[in-house]
Amino acid sequence: MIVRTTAEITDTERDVAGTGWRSKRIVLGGDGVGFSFHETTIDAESVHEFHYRHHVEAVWLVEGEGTLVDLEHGVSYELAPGSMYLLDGHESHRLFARTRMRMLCVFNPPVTGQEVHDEHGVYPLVAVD
Ligand code: 9YT
Repeated sequence: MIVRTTAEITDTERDVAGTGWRSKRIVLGGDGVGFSFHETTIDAESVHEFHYRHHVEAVWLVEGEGTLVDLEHGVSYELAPGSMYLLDGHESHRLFARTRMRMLCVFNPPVTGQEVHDEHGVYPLVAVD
């Protein structure tokens, strides 16, 4: 059994920030359970484009409000606490945070912690050693 708190992850290598977002990786590929689990916060009034070509991601919004746009199908969704979106088709998407948004995210296959978004917002597939 593994027990962790976000407090003990804060400011370690599991706490990763990009422009306007920060993600605390609570479970990573190295934990060997087949998924990774992150707490991601996105700054108010920031816009992000992501495209997880190699991963399926579920995102559950626990705080904040914003708009999600499925860039492949041109559909917009209003997000509020309790909203969940599942990128089961690896959809390219845009997130606009009206207020600071705090989300719980699951990735399959797991993120290892070494990925960096490329210019298309894509994470490469990195194998766990
Ligand atoms: C909201 C969202 O797509 N979060 C992705 C996780 C985050 N970019 C991370 O942990 O790298």
